[in-house]
Amino acid sequence: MGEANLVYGEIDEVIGQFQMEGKAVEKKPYGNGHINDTFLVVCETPEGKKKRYILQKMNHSIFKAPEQLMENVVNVTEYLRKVILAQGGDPDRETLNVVKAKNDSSYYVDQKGDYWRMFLFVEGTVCLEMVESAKDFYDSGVAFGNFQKMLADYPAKTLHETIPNFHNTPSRFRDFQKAVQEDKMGRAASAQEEIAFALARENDTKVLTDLLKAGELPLRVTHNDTKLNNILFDENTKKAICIIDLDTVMPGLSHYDFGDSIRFGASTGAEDEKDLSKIEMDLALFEAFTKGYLEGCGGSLTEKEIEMLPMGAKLMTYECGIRFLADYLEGDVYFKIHREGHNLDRARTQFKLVKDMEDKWTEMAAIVEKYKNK
Ligand code: ADP
Ligand code: GN1
Ligand code: MG
Repeated sequence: MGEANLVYGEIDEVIGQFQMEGKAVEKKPYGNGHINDTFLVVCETPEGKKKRYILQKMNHSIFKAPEQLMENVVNVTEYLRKVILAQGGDPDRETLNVVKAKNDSSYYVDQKGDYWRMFLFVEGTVCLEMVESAKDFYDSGVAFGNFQKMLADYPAKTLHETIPNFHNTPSRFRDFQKAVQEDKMGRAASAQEEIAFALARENDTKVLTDLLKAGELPLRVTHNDTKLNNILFDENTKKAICIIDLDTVMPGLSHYDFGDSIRFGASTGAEDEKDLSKIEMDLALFEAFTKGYLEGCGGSLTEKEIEMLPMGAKLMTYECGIRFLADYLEGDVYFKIHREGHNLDRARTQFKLVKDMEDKWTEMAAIVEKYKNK
């Protein structure tokens, strides 16, 4: 996908379908997402003004109903615009803004049936692939907590479920078991240790979903994909200003957002690091994010929700690990890969983090306790 499949003629045809200012003078693949094909498009007006846009080919095989997905994105971003304006913020930079197609639709379907969409490029920002300082991670915690708070009154029932059972860990576990049993590519033998690690933790998978069913945890509007490269930081102030990648905004548990951030951002190494001795869950980073997230949520989480946050971190990391491992066993059909064994490498880092969290459980619980009333 992405660069390898990029046919510039095809892109030109698509670019012309959106309501951009000026004429496209430059386009190139952009960013490090695992799901959509993302391009930067630079336009120039007759007066010589440059204007940048993000163009994305949506992943139609993962997102089965792109029309519904875009309805979510338009409604959520319009809602956020109003909240940001009411708070005196800058809605062109603090939320994604959809650039409509010439027929006023929020997406364009090309002749091959591929779905495309465009956003304003959020200027003056940087996207981080790894935490550079505890302060950045604290800021991202405040931003994700705030995101939660800004959408607290959003009518959750009106959101489409863009990927059913996205963070339903027991359902992910069943998918994983099936991938192991089928062993379509004959790869299971090369991942025995990882498979055993995952299977041994089956009992953990239902902890959060059982509490939800029992009414002990509330359903909220959540982002569900809160990794660090889904947030843009102001390049000067280094403040986290804009949350992007809204494809999976759906009803969910606060643990999904908290946990996925920790999974990616509190790791001392990259998600696909091959040298596992470099991978740990850094407690100082865990503390920075916990402090920021709880401050950002501004007292809106229940006591039980807060108590279960470490479990959110562990389960989101575990779940991502079994998703990577299942994809490795199924032949890398979901996550984009850039080398052989890429998904297995990714699964290994996740399981190393899970093990490290198990070893640091008491400390994690104490940190959450320390900030619970802040
Ligand atoms: P994926 O679902 O594939 O992760 P994203 O929507 O997260 O796709 O976009 C991929 C990357 O493109 C992001 O990590 C970010 O670097 C960049 N990006 C996306 N939208 C914008 C935007 N509006 N302004 C600036 N950069 C963006
Ligand atoms: C994908 O879209 P992106 O790259 O931000 C995935 C997440 C995983 C993540 C792992 C829709 O996120 O669920 O946690 O990769 N998104 C989807 O890096 O499956
Ligand atoms: Mg992304």
